[in-house]
Order: sequence, then C-alpha cells, then structure tokens
Amino acid sequence: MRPATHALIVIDVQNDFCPGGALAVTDGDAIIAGINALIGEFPVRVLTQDWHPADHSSFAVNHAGAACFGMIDMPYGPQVLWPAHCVQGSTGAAFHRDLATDAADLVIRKGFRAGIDSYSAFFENDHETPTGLEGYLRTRGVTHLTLVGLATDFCVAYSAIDAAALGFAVTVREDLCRAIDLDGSLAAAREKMRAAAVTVEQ
Ligand code: VGL
Ligand code: ZN
Repeated sequence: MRPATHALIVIDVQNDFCPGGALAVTDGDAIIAGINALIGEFPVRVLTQDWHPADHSSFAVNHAGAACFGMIDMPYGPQVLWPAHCVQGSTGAAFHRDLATDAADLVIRKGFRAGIDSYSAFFENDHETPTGLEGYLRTRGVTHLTLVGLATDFCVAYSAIDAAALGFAVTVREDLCRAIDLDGSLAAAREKMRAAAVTVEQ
C-alpha cells in the first residue's frame, strides 16, 4: 500500500469512451485490467464520470449545421464540438462493467451544466468553476496524485495540468491511458503536461 497521502484518480472509464461507444477511444477498454490491478495499492481512490444533460453545449447536434469535431467559440473560449456522449443516466454514461467501481471512495461527476464543458476533474472549461475535488483531496491530506483513464489528451491532461497548478505532485501513467488524438492533440497535451511539471510515465 502506498502512503496515506497518495490518491489514484481514474478518469472517465465509461462505455461511451470504450469501443462501441458514442465517442470511442481506440482500445479504451484495454487499460481496465491494469487499472483494477493498481487501485488496491492506493489508500485514496477517486473515479470521475463525464455526465452531460442531453442539451449540453459541447454536443454538435445542439448547434444547427455544426459538424462533430469542429470548433465553436464559447464565452469561456474555444470548444470542440463532440458527438453526443455520456448523457446522464444513459448506458453510455455508465462505467465500463469491468471497472472495479466498488473499490472507489468517491465518484465525481462533471460536465453537468448545459452551458459549459468540463474536461478537468478540478475545474470546468472556464478554468475557474471548481468541481469540489480539490477540497475533497485536501481534507483527506492528499499531496500526490496518479492519473489514469480516458482520454489522455483531453480529460486526463486537463486534470493533470490543473492538479499540478494547484500544487499536487502529479504522475500520469500513459500506459493506463488512451487518447482521442484529434489534429495533434496528443502531442500538444504531452508537451503541456511536461511544461506543467507533470511526470508522464510511458
Ligand atoms: C472527454 C471529450 C469530451 C474525455 C470528455 O473524457 O476525455 N473528451 N468529453
Ligand atoms: Zn464530455
């Protein structure tokens, strides 16, 4: 068992990000056995769940004439338009059945406000509205985070960069992550994580 100050954060291992899902990440389910093997090593265990209303502004279908994977300008900055995914209560939003969810201490949902997306487990995409995860971790005395899950270049990277900025020591286990890789987003995310002093382990 690792020290009491170490938490594992498992990002968005949900059906819609796995093969067959609405926003499937290649081999997204290939990381699950490794995550299940790792979770028992950590005294603090958090799962995140992307959790959108059907009218969410990040869905291309909610913008007349817009295509999936295009960009729009939101009041908080540029936003990728996604296929509808992780709709609250849907099968796509459920955790993958093989994920060891019973081992989790906390499940934190994000992206539940229609007008703003939330890639990061810490802040919504305006980079200022908190999800509450920071407070949870601090009150449990956590200082070190290991991040795994989906997708490397969006929710994992945004969470890692925010966590590092908040002063946590952050490691991303890339072997237990898989990427969407949209227009070079994986290379860009790796670069930003390194610049933020996140340890990226292959
Ligand atoms: C994610 C795009 C949209 C992710 C969530 O979990 O990386 N990506 N919503
Ligand atoms: Zn989403």
